[in-house]
Order: sequence, then C-alpha cells, then structure tokens
Amino acid sequence: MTQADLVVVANRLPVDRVVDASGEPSWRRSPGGLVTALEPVMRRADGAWVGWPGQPDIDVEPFEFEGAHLVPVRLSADEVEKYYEGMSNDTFWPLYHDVIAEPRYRRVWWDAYVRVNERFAAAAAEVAADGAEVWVQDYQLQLVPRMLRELRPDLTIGYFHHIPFPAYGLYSQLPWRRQVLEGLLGADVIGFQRVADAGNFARAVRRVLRYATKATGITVPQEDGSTRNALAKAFPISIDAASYIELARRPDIQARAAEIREGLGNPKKILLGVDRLDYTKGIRHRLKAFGELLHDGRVSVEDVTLLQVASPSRERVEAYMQLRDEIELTVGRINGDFDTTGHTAIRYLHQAYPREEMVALFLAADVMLVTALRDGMNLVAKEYVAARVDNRGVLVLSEFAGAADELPSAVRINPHDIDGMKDAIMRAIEMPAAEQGRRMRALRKRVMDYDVARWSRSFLEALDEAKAARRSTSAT
Ligand code: GDG
Repeated sequence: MTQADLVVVANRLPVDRVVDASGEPSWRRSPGGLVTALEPVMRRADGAWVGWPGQPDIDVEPFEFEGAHLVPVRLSADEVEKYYEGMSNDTFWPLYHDVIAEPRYRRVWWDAYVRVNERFAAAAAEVAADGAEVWVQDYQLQLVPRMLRELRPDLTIGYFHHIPFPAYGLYSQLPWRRQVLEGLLGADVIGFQRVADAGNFARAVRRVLRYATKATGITVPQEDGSTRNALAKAFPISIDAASYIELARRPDIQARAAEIREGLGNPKKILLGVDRLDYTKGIRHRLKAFGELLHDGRVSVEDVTLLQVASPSRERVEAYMQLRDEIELTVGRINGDFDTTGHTAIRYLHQAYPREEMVALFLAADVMLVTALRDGMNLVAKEYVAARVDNRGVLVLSEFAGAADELPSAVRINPHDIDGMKDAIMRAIEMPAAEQGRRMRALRKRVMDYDVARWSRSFLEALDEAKAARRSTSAT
C-alpha cells in the first residue's frame, strides 16, 4: 500500500472523469490553479492527493496519475446535496463572504458535513506515511485537521483557507462556531489569504475558545495539560505567471485578441469582466455603474463595450439561480435601451472557455473590472496583469478582494459606491498610455515575483518548520 510523505486533501481530486465515445472512462487533469501549483511538489515528495472524483455514487480505487497517487473519496448524491451544495456553498460560502447572501443553517447539512469530513480524514490517515505532512485545502474540510490529528498524532498538518474569514460579529452567527474553530486548530499551520483574515480568525479563537494568541501564534491547550503552538498567518495565493506570459506571447492568441475586438465592431475601448457567476463578484454593481454611464452619456455604445464572461457555477443552489435571472434581466434591459444595430453595450457570455481564449480576452481588453463585494484573493486580477506583456491596460480592483493588498497600483474602488466606481471606470478609460505603463509594470512585477510556486513553497516551508519544532519538543 502506498505511503506518502506529503498528502494533499481537497474537496476535489485534480482530475475530471471523462467518458469517450465508446463509453470508456478515463481521467483528464482539471484546469484549476491549485493543480498547477502543487504538481511539482507532489512529484518531488512521493505525494498523494485525497479528494472527491466529482461525480456522486461512483466507486473508484486509488490510482496513479502523472506521478501522483490519487485517492478517491466516495460521496453519495445525498451527501453532495447536503455537505457540498448545502453546508459548504449555502452556509459557509455566504457567511464567510460577509453575508452578501443569507446563509442557511440546517442541522441535517451540518451532520452530513461532519460525516464527510470524517471520511476525508480517514482516507488521509490511511495513505500518510509515518511522520508525513498533510496539507488540507479550504472551507469544505474545516474539521479535517482536528479529526486527522486524533487519528494520527504523528502527522504535521497544514490547512489553507482560500476564501475570507469573516469578522467575529458575523462568524458568531454560526451555530457550530466552536466545532469549526476546534477543527481548524487541529492544524499546525493555518494559512489565510490576507492578514485581516488571519486576524479575524485569531479574534474568533480568543472570543469563543478563550485561547491566548500573540501575533501569528495561537496557544492550543492539549488534553494532557500541556500546550502546543499553532501558526495562523497570511500566505496570499498566486498564479503560474510564466504560463500566462507564454500564452500571451503566442501569435495565434494575439491574432485571436484582434479578432475579438473586430467581432465587437472595433470599439475604442473594451471593458472586461471574467467571473464565476457568483453573488460575491459584484457583477450587478458593475452592470449598474456601466448602465448609468451609458444613460448619463459619459460613454456611448459606439466607443465602449463591456464584455462579461460569467462562467456557470453552482447551478443547483437557489441563490445562484436567482442571481442569474437578475443579471440576465439587467443585461437585457441595458442592451435593449442602448444597443444599435451595429454595436452592443454588453456582450454577455454565460459560458466557460479554454485558457487560451481567456488570455485572448485579457489581451483584447483595455480595462479589466474586478468589482468583488468580497473575495479571498481573485486570481483573475493577477491573470490579467500577467497576460499584459505589452504593459498596457488598466486594472480596476475592488478593495474587498484579497488581491488589493498586493496590487496597490491598480485603480482601487469600493463597489458599493456606484458614483465612485463610475468615476474610476472613466479614469481607466481615459488613462494616458504612459500612466498605464507605469502602473502595469508595477503590478506585473509583483505577480511575477510572487507566483504560485513561491506561494506553495512558503507554505510548505512553514509546515517543515512546524515539523522540526514538534520534533524538538517531543525530544525534550
Ligand atoms: C476561490 C476564491 C481565490 C473562470 N472562468 C473561466 C475560468 N476561470 C478561472 C479564472 C481563475 C479561476 O477560474 C477563478 O479564480 P478566482 O480567484 O477569480 O475566484 P474563485 O473561483 O471564487 O476562487 C478566490 C481562489 O479560490 C484561489 O484561492 O482567489 O478568492 O473565491 O483562474 O481564470 N477559466 C477558464 N474558463 C473559464 O470560463 N479556463
């Protein structure tokens, strides 16, 4: 049986199951950024990855894929509904994103969440070698660190939280607020996107559990009366910048960017939004601001087009169905009011595209609009910047996205302030080339210096240090 020195535990395996024309199933690497980030680490370290294969009720034996050992965790259709769509995406997601949508607290969802977390913990415990490091990913698995520590006290455990951790006034709504904090504190290293998220977490720990915290350290009491130290700190995630640069330099992708502009009637300026269709992304606020700019006559459809890619997401969750209806109604109204036979105000695409096409879109866009009401990081902001190998283009960035901490040269907005956002969009549209260049160079420097490889390295270094510290304590 495989015993791995590094185990990644995530809701999803890094592969998608595809069935060919003859009905034969196979696995294809999924496009996600986490996969790219961890692939080299996994190869180096005899790595295993524990996760759900993405379809309910299928039994799959562990298998090797591109140098990693993959361990599938089975979920029934009922568990997908309660643990994933319910507890993860209809309770934690809205609560942790500042209650933009109302979180629903349902005890049957919680019960399924506990049960599924136990299953992930058990699978990780089985595959981890003696004294291995385990890296748990994200809000679907917040109870795993503690469960795993109980099963395997020899392991060093890390957890990374990809989404925000809310202020205590909101967090305290959670009926299971104590269990979740205890679950997370099973980890030796707890990583967040922003310094503020780590601060909110430490405050919740002080308020609910009364544990002492000091800077990034949390003193966790043990059953035997001793204490141990957990580190709760910001490790802002990033992208594989080099791969975006490579795509952006490809002549066929640059030609495609020109074709996209052509297809929109060669407007003077193209504004771009790229988001999963999610209420946290501020798509409605963005549409409102743009609609008003057209209404006020500050921009015209001949000169400016908004291209909005809203990739389908969580389509079985009620709040997402409602959001889609609202957005499509708004887009229809704005286009109905302002389109001409030759020009459209908003080109709306409820579709997912290959990465090549995304990069062509980035290259075609003069202004990138990231207007999230709350976002852990927002990788799209970083991808746009990396793709602008010409040092042109303007990033308009919400201060409520984690990326705002690292990208001060963007045009910063508060998406709730519609007038402020309208002015910022005008500033971006009218920005002289020299100023675009100055800002874009600074943005690109940050994204290239701090890429996803550096992110995973810095987290794993912290985990190594935690492991060394545990060894020296247990030796004394
Ligand atoms: C969560 C946190 C945090 C989108 N549409 C298509 C497509 N995408 C890609 C983007 C980007 C990724 O999906 C989305 O990442 P974001 O960071 O923007 O947002 P979330 O999905 O909400 O991610 C977030 C992230 O985790 C990582 O920690 O930054 O705050 O919410 O890479 O380009 N990719 C392709 N076609 C699409 O249609 N190929």
